[in-house]
Amino acid sequence: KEHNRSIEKYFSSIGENASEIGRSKADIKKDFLHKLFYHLGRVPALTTDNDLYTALALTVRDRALRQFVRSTEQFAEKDARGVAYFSAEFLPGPHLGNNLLNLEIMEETRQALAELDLDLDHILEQEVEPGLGNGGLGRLASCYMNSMATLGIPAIGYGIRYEFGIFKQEIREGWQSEATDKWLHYGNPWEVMRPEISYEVKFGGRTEAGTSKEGKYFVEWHPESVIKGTAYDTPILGYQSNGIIMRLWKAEAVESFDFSIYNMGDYYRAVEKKLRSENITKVLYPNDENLSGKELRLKQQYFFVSCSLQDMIHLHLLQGRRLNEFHEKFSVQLNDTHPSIAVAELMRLLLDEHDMEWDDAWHITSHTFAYTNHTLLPEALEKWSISLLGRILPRHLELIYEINSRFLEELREKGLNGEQIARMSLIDDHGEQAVRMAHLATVGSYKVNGVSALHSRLLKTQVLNDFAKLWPEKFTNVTNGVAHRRFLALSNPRLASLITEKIGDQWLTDLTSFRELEKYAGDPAFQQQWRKVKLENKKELCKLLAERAGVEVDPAMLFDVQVKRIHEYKRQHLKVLHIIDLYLRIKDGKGEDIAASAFIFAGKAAPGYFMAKLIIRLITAVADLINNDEEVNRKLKVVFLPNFNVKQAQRVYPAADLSEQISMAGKEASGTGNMKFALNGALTIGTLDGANVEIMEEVGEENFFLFGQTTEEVQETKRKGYRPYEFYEENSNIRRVLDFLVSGALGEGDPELFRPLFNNLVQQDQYQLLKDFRSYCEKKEEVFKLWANESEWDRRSILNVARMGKFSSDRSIRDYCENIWNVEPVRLRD
Ligand code: T68
Repeated sequence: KEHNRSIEKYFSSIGENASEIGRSKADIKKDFLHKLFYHLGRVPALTTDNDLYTALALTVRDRALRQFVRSTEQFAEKDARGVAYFSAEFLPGPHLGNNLLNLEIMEETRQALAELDLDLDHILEQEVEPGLGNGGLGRLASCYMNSMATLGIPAIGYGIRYEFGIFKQEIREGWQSEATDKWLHYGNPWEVMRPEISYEVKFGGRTEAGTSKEGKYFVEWHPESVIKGTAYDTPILGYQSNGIIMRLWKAEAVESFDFSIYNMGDYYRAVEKKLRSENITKVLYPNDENLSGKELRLKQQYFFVSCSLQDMIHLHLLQGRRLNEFHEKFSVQLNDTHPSIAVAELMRLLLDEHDMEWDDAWHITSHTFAYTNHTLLPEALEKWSISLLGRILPRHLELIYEINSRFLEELREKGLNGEQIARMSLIDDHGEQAVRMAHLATVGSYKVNGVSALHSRLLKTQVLNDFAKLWPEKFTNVTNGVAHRRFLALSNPRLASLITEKIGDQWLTDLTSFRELEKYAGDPAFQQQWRKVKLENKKELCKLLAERAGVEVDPAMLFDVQVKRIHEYKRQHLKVLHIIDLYLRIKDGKGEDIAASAFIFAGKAAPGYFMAKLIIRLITAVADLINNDEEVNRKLKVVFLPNFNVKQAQRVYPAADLSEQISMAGKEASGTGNMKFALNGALTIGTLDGANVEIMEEVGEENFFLFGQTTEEVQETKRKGYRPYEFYEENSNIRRVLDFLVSGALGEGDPELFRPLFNNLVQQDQYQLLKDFRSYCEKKEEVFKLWANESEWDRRSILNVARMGKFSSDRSIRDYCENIWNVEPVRLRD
């Protein structure tokens, strides 16, 4: 106790008098050198760039941890209700720059380093980002962490510490090839390992029911194996304020060695067992749709969910609270169905480990979870076969059966018919029996939300219609948002300063204040400054394009950009077909009206997704053809920028003139790249899909290039029997472009190379590219026309930025707090 008190005294004085971890240039410089010499033990002559980066990261980490410790104390003091964000993926991006921004020590640090003849930007470049996610869903989780910290929400993010994140994409002879992402190779200065925070997780085996002496029914689970999860904490800062923790679990063997075994053979077997345990958190599945049937994926999901719930219960009891108030203290947000086995796991913990009765346990469970759906694609809705679940998680399968039978009974009592009941059952009986995880998540949660207005409406009227009719008040919408501090203040410093000069810097914590920019939209002097910023950003991107893709681009060109995972529904090939159309027009000598354009693409394809990989091959083939054709390459350039990740994204968005958001209506749940582009002054060409609808609503239809069918029209086209071949036959432009694909002019002169794409488009065209093609091309003509009118383009660009206030993730988090979590901010006093 005495000892603790003196520690407490020390803690409360840390940083107060700016001596230990102060913010001045001198403090930072002193600390940085201290880390370099004493932490890394470096002789000055042998110091590497990575040493400099690590020393600076550790300097900043101390300051970040202080914010976290302070916030945690205050959350505890207030006994505040909190949020646990469960996500199998996080994509935080590089930490260093963001933390400097959030701590407001960017300039001091820059100067401190300059005094040592070091360049901050060069050091920032060294960071290898944690690629612990596939795309939008993982990045959203990280945007939300930043906003929860900024707003002072008592929160923790729980996930998996994958040893290998999303693969590194390389382009070899035009094709994607995948290399292992060794992000931990040089160590990770941001995390704190917590060996004392670890939990055991069981797998396999069988269950045994019994009755206790008191006559109570119980079930014991005799697992086949047990694995230990250890916590690794990374502080995530908010702007000017709190720090929260992202707690990622790493799998280990329960005992690394069995020392009772002296025999050599068994000794190796014991080590092998350890290796097998560590497999669970080895690698992220690089599929941004569901990969059902993969045993290891199910184990990953259960592993992190079980560790996290055990951790929460432990914390809850440690604070002297009772378990039956668990749901009053915590809300758990399920980021898609990936953590949805949590519903069964919390039931198991309450029933089997804490002796609770079913009704009490169910009350707590179904008032704890809230579920966010991120997709309507039927093939992406997670299902786990009964046989796999029964083998890996036998107790959970029993619990799911029990939850289901009680649920179906409730439906029968309500008078639902057999067909409705079969549709809503947690168990899918078509083909191999499987558990529908979206149904489990919906039944086990007190709120269900989609990620844009359109998506939430479709969720209610289509995918989860039966559930929405049963529990209308359970369904809600929270439109996604983005961390505007990372995606504007940090990554586009030129635009950020221009805006701050004009309207002050309150936008950093209130993006709606961008409205004040509207009145300058028509001001020629401001437009000129605006244009200059964009041009400088484009020059920077040109360097990257030359370096990484070997293509020289003229920064005066219209930068027309599509960056996102490669997917047929996202229709990167629609943009490619249009580029081919332009190419053929120029070849015919009819290209006068075409604006000089650089068509930039980036994005990863799932390694097993043949069509997506073929689309990448198509882009690189078209790039080769066009960039090397003297007749065309002053007018058009095509670039595929390899290995799109957060770091690259931060260089791409600030340089874009035109943002391509061209998915088939009804397929993109929200999109968040669309928001990042518009926030950085790009105009959008897009369909009425996902959050595009709301972006257009905000910026005004006249400032948005809308094309294509609506969701209803798409469905009508399908209902009437869509025959893409008719477009091929009747539209000579389409025919010319498609024939070109299989003419041998592309790729290695092999006309068969793109045959699968050709066939797919003329025979199925599941995403109705051909149907939307004409409307897309016509809109592009408008784009070209507007591009010729510089000041009008700039005016619309300024208006787009001015009206992006809604799309800050701060707003999304406020929505979650009000409509779902019922959590209030705790402001950090500092
Ligand atoms: C995306 N989903 C949506 N999924 O496609 C996008 N899935 O519209 C939305 O803006 C974003 O989520 C945020 O809400 C994904 O990114 C995945 O990455 C994924 C990963 C594994 C399994 C399934």
